[in-house]
Amino acid sequence: MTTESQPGLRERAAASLTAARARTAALTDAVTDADLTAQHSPLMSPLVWDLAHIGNQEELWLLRRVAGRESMHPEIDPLYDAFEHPRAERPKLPLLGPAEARRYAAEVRGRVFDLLESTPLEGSALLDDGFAFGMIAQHEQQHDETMLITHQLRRGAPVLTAPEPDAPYDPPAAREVLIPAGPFTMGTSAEPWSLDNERPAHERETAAFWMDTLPVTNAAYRAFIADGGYREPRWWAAAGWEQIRRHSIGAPLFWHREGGEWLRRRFGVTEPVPDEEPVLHVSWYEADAYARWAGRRLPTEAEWEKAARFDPATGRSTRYPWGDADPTPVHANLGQRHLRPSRAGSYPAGASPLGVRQLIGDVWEWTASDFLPYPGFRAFPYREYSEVFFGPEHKVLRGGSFAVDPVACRGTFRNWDLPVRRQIFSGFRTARDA
Ligand code: AVJ
Ligand code: FE
Repeated sequence: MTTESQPGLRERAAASLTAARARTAALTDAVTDADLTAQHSPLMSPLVWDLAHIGNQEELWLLRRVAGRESMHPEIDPLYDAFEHPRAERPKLPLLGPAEARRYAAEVRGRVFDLLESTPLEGSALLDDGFAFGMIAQHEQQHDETMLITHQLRRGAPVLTAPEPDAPYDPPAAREVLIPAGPFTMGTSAEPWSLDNERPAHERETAAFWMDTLPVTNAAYRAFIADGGYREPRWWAAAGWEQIRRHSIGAPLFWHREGGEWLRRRFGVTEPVPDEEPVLHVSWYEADAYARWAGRRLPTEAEWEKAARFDPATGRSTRYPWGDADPTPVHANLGQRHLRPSRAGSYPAGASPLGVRQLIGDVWEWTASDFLPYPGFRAFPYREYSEVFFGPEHKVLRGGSFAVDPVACRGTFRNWDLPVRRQIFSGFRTARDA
């Protein structure tokens, strides 16, 4: 598509960048400079690293690669290359301080807005449809989710607030939904800001299967704990069993037991674990063990996407479960509007054509699948976004969490992580063969 045929593309790119920066500012202005430079967990970067890395990636892709400019500060570029320094080592680097990092990111953004005014949004793969601008808005939002994870790991008094979920609530009658056998279109070749691993669209076949209508709740997960699920090796993959033994894991991350009651810490507040909320902060191994205990299994990635996008009336795959329209607050819990998932049974308007609910937003959903390229995959614009992570060591998560912005969330969007990870906003639902 040409720029002329897409009125508002420039405005959409600008608005997406601005929304991302407002969220970055809120997450980084909420804490002291000491909290910005501290490492709250060896799993995470100091927040001030994310802040300057956001600016540095924006400079790299928009000012250097698109506009052909020289590096603004060549000496700092290696500090913010995620592949040069693992997260655990980042606090020891001579990083920009909070004020310098803010100034740098703001200076890059000013130049990017000048560029966005003048550059044609066509003529190269990076420019077509404003892709590079959309990619950078998604990159910043992904780091905003990462920074929200750091906030969750941070000890101390709460600094973030958000209204409680107020979504329409209408629990479905059926526990599970039958997804028919047959082919469907997986992935996309049309979505203009889709990332390389979502492409291209291709046909996939699945057998018939039953999919949970809703994500697994805390109440259901507690039944697994109460039944001795964490003490029963037969439910666990070998490496998962080893992890829970070695680290004495007996519940989701951030849960603890007090006087016979399960409590959890959430952004600095300790509260009873809410029964009806989707379970959060579980590893792939925990999800997999629960599913086996329940006599079920995790859905494959293809099954998840078919349940989310396949419309049997048309044979088409839609952009989102509810259709092709962009998400609104009646469809899904996205964008950090709330600091928690909504109750399972919320968002009836977000149901897929087959009737599966809450696939988008609330919690990332672990799937059974390894993170692998689709047939015809081409790394774009850099191998280090997806390609270097393909293989059996990473498992795919789908659907996005309450902490994912709509710009970085679609029925085709793929996330991935190591199966031991549980600080992420991860939950799951289960499936079974029909
Ligand atoms: C897609 C969330 C796994 O955070 O490691 C950010 C996104 N890539 N900067 C990550 C990403 C480069 C990525 N995940
Ligand atoms: Fe990054």
